[in-house]
Parts: sequence; C-alpha cells; structure tokens
Amino acid sequence: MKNLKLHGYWRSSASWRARIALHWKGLPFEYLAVHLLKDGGQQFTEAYRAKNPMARVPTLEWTEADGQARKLSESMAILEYLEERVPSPALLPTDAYLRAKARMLAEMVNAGMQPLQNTSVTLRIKNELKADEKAWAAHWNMHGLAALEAAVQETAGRYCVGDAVSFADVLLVPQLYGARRFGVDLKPYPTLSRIEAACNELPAFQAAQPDRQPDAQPV
Ligand SMILES: N[C@@H](CCC(=O)N[C@@H](CS)C(=O)NCC(=O)O)C(=O)O
Repeated sequence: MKNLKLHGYWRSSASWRARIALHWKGLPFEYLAVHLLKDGGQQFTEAYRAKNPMARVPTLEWTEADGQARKLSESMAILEYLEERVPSPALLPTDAYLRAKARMLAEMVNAGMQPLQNTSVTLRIKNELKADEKAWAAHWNMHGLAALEAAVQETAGRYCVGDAVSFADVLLVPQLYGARRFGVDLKPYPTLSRIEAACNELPAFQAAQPDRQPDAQPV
C-alpha cells in the first residue's frame, strides 16, 4: 500500500478510528480534510461523492505496488482490511471468541450508537423536526455506554478485551469524546473511562486525537 490518503474530518469519530488504525500499523498517510459543515457540507460535492457515494467520512485511498488505485470507505471495513494487510501490530486477539467479542463491542458503537448521532441525523432532528438534537444524541449515548460498560465486564483487562488493544478500544475512545460533546456525564461508566485513559497513553491514540489534526478548530 503506497500513497495512502485519508479523507476525514478532525472530530468525526469514524475518521478518528481510521487514523488510530493507520498510526497503530505504522502506515504514513496524507490527511485530506473534508469539512462536514462548511459550504453546506463538503462531503456532498460531486468530486467527493464519486469516492464515497454515502457522502460520509472517512475514505481511504492508496496505490498498490502494481500501480492499481484503490479506495475504501466504512471505517469497520477499513479496520478489517488494514488488519489483514498489516497483521502486526495486531488490533484483534488471536482467540476466535475474543476476536468476536472485540468486534461485538466495536459494533455496539459502530451500529448501535454512532449512526444515531451522525451530523446529518442531528441536523435533521434540529432543523426539520424542531427537536432537541443534543438531548436525542445524549440519550442514545447513555443507552449504548451503559450497555458497553456492562459488556466489557466479561473481557476487560487494561483494555476492552484483555491487556491488548483491539478494535473495541479504537471504537470506544472517539465515542467517549462524542458523548462528552453531547453533555453526557461519564461517571456511570468507570471501566470505559479507565480504558480510555490507558489508550490515551499510547502514541497511536495521541497522534489520532482531533486537536492534533490540521483541520482542528478551537473548541
Ligand atoms: N458507518 C460509517 C459512518 C461514517 C459517518 O457517519 N461519518 C460521519 C462523521 S463521523 C459523516 O461523514 N457525517 C456527515 C453527514 O452526516 O453528512 C463509518 O464507520 O465509516
């Protein structure tokens, strides 16, 4: 994989997942910012939709050794692909049950939480339905985080699944940042908060943080 380019947005949790995995695997990449709000959302331009018909970030592009241009969207597919192409350092356990557990915890965030707080969803709730989008997003974060806190009790060590970083941690850290943005109190989730602190000691997680990205805005 050469000339890796990641289209992302500094505080998009899905882009953040891909950044963590790329740093974790030691793959240098160019970061191309897609501003999700400016100009009505740069993800909706024709040029970007040609790369990602869902009009979402992230999208990863690269060139193969034989010159073939490749692209992939959906952060879970990106994580799975990077894990297959660059198995070490790993982001999945070797035991099949624990691998499934890591994916299960990741999907609780990916499928069960993030889609309910996505920018286009919250904007529609606010502008079309005239409802409180922050309360909506906070509700689904609390629902999901309570479930995650309960679920990790079975597997947690230093990280979500034992003492090795996995997809579950890659999904957890950006989600907790999102939950804070929606005003969620994280005290009821002590295991998740402890795991987040452990992850944030790692260089790959530090390099992927939103405020370290070139398109970061002051908050
Ligand atoms: N399932 C997708 C979710 C991608 C996604 O929802 N990205 C958000 C940012 S976190 C986005 O691009 N939102 C733009 C919009 O909703 O218009 C993935 O994991 O990559």
